[in-house]
Amino acid sequence: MRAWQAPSVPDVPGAAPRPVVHDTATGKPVDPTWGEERAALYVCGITPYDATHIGHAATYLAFDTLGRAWRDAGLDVEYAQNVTDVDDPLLERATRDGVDWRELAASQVDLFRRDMESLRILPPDDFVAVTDEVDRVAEAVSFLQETGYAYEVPTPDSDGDDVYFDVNRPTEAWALGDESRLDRETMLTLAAERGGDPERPGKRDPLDPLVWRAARDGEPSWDTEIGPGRPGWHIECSVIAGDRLGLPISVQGGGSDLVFPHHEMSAGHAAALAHQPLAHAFVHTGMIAYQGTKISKSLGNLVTVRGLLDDGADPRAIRLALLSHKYSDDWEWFDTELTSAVTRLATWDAWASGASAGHTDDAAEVASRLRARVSDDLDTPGAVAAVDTAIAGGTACTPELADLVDALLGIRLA
Ligand code: 5CA
Ligand code: ZN
Repeated sequence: MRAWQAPSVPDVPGAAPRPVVHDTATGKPVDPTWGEERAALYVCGITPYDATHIGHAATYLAFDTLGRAWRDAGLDVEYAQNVTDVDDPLLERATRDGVDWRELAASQVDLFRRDMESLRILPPDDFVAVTDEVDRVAEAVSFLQETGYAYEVPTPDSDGDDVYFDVNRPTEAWALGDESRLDRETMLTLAAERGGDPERPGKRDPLDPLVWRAARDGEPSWDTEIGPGRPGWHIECSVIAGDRLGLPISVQGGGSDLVFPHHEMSAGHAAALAHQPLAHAFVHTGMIAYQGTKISKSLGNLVTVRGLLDDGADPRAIRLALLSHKYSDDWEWFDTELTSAVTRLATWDAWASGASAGHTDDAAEVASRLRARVSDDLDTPGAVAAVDTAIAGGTACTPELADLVDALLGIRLA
């Protein structure tokens, strides 16, 4: 599927250190490329049933920053992202609003593209709709059944049977290492909250996730080698990441609400399918709240990118507001985030246009501080502070420094 227009990214002389990121699986900082010249990134994409909110924007911006840091370090970056364009929440919203689910998904994906473009987020090389990969998922499910990793559960309301993954059949590599494994109680609660069905009768283990949903009346389904139906959630990401990037990838990314069960199960599926770990590192962004609760499409406490832009916000200020927070922190959006960013951006613009005369001899030092901050687990607040400090200390902006701010932070100064 078509992604969106790529922003221009200046090439800046010199190179950044190789980025190190925090890996959720081990709890440690790692170079997820394992020293290779190629970095493969998969980031879980949207379920397109409502507008892009600033939580989504922050998550995609964090991985945009990683892509920029890798490029600045001289690596070749390959990036894939899915779109969950068939799943229960999307179908439920379409039914509620009396619209065709395909039209709802298509219109929301269009909005998402426009928002990503406005924010100058680097597009994935492969932007993949799950509805285009149904045959590949069916093939994978069939393989899991043949190899004993998946089994059918009697499904009275369908002519076929749903298929579940057996979490107790050992695979070599799961997402979360023993260091970070959750207790069973927590796993059951999270599975129930996040798309699982621990109560479903007939499963071997309540935690077993659905990999294939047999066709039901009134639900979309595809005719495949395992009969009519549609993919379960986690397996789409294992299949798309494996097909487009090859396993193991460098980074599997997404918000922290995907750590369990989504990334755990995706990694389990990948291990069962390919006998490979899904990723060298699992990188998770914090959750952004608004009015005291996590922003969520289902709760409706949305601050949308579109809403901010329609109110006249400079997209660069939205970027700067988000970059002023550490990607992995949970934090709350206040309307003052934007006003502070607007003020800061005005100072930066004035600096870049040469309004603040100063000395250029320590510009190189500022550049290396910027690079060091971004490469150190995407410390964008540190990078923002480095620019603030340079301005406060009277360092004049050079064209290279302005280019580096653009290359790493995606902000083209006036
Ligand atoms: N389609 C699945 C992933 S395969 C999905 O989770 N879609 S989503 O639309 O619900 O979320 C898209 C991305 O935004 C995910 O990475 C999710 O973790 C992240 N996200 C959702 N809400 C927030 C939030 N409040 N703050 C930060 N990131 C968020
Ligand atoms: Zn995913």
